[in-house]
Amino acid sequence: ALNPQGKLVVRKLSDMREMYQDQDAAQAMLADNPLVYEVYNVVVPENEEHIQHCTTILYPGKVGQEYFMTKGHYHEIINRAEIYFCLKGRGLLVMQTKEGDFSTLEMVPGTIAYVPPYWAHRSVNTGDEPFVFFAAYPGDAGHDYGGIETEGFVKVIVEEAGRYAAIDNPKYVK
Ligand code: M6P
Ligand code: ZN
Repeated sequence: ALNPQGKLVVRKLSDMREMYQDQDAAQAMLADNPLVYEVYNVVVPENEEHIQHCTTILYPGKVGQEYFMTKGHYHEIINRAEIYFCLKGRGLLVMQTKEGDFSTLEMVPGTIAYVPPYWAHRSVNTGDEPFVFFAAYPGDAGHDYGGIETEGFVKVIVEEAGRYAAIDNPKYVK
């Protein structure tokens, strides 16, 4: 239970199906159209005086071998940073810059993760229960899904031999 609960954003597979590598697997799953994640946004004015904050519940699952994930974004004002705090489950924070720098951070309950200015960020559920984390970022940051929606991140996070692995994304162009 979240208090305050905030304004709910729901993302189902149909909202992001083209972001997964295995399009045949995605197509087959669309019949059920699973819920991938929910974001509970506490509503504050979108200006630099305020701090946006929200809680994300990312459900366990895979499309082919690729774990359920958030869309991922740069900030519209790209030099705005963000802080994550993991509440439940297990996941990976995936980050990159437009120069092609790439980084991942394992998150478990209690992990505080810092997303520096200029770094795009995506979360991946690498566990088998909901991965839940709180996030806070400057009020004017905004979300830029732009190139990430078509090309994705430098690497994709897949299950290999029972654990996660980051493998090169063939669609990524620097
Ligand atoms: C985190 C924050 C939010 C973001 C959410 C889902 O809670 O970074 O700003 O909206 O994750 O990620 P996305 O918007 O990339 O789908
Ligand atoms: Zn962000």
